[in-house]
Amino acid sequence: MKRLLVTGGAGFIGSNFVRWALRNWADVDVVNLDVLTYAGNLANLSDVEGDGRYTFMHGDITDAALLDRLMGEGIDAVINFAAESHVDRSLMSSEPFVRTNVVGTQQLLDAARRHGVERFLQVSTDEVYGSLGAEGEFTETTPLCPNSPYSASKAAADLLCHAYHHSLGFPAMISRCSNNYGPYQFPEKVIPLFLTNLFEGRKVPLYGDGLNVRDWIYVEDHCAALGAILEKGSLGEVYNVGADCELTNLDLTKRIIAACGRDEDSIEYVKDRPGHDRRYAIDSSKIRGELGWSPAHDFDDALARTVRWYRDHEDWWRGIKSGEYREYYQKQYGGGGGV
Ligand code: NAD
Ligand code: TDX
Repeated sequence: MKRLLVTGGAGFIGSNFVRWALRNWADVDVVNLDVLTYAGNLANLSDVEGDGRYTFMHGDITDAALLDRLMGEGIDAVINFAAESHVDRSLMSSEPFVRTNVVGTQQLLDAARRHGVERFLQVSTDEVYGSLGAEGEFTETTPLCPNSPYSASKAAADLLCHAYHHSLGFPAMISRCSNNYGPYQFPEKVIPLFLTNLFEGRKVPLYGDGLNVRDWIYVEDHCAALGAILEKGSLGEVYNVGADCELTNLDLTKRIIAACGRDEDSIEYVKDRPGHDRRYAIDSSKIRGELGWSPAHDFDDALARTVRWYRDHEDWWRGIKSGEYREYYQKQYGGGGGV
């Protein structure tokens, strides 16, 4: 692999991955294609701008002509992060989710096929499996049962990747990771939203009874797993990625509050998310056994590191927390929380 196309590299996980790839693969050139939606921010990559192996291209993954030009210059592998990624937004309007997550993936697959790309990694999510009860974990053979327009659009893209491999021999692979946290995460997602609210002296809006469970992984560990799949993964395979760190949202919130030195009066219970998946838990034994990957970060240490990053990067998140998002959250959930 000489030239890697990263789509959505200006977002949270994509920007962490671009940095990871440049640090770990000395002989790889990285092209970052990103249309810069509200979630894309070139400031996320200001530290690698001067690296001669890195190029940014402003553009949309649904633009077939642009993809032809770009891939015509020679791309060996593609990793697709570009997506609309927030469940709550997908409940307001699913159109951008279908456009980018489904049509965008189809355009990328077709362009990659036309230009003989050798490896294609679709960055998917555990949310395609739906919701678990109190017991059990998602494996790669758990049937897909997405419950939000976001997860439905990600599942549709996964099925396209599967079909292109099965029927057309296209070299696609799929990763399905659990909830990420770490630097550069947009403060609409629960951890940076709660941290920045607490820094501002505001309350944190906990949905429903606060007992929904998420399985947390530090973004660097996810990036290392994606690197392992790109390098060593078998074509046509799905790999679950997770760090065995299940927490209820209430437990998570208490840890965030403690890390910020505040007390539990900061919690404001608000209306539940419609269709809110109750529990996610990932069985990642396949990637651990077959590719030798395992997570390197402990949750409490990595959370403390994340808290420090947000404390030290106030300029980064203050600009983002604009009146528009605040209005949207107030309308949707009421109370004093939200972005
Ligand atoms: P994000 O919202 O932070 O970033 C998405 C990026 O994609 C942004 O830079 C945005 O500008 C870009 N983008 C959106 N539409 C585009 C288009 N049409 N063309 C080009 N670029 C476009 O998302 P994230 O949290 O970093 O997630 C990245 C990927 O990882 C997504 O595919 C998501 O489904 C998946 N994922 C996320 C998590 C998580 O916890 N955040 C977990 C598992 C999987
Ligand atoms: O204000 C909030 N209050 C609250 O209680 C927000 C924003 C969330 N929550 C709850 C809902 C979830 O149970 O916290 C949990 C996490 O919510 P999000 O951060 O919105 O993440 P989630 O819906 O679990 O999806 C995330 O993980 C999987 C990413 O956004 C997806 O892109 C990824 O696929």
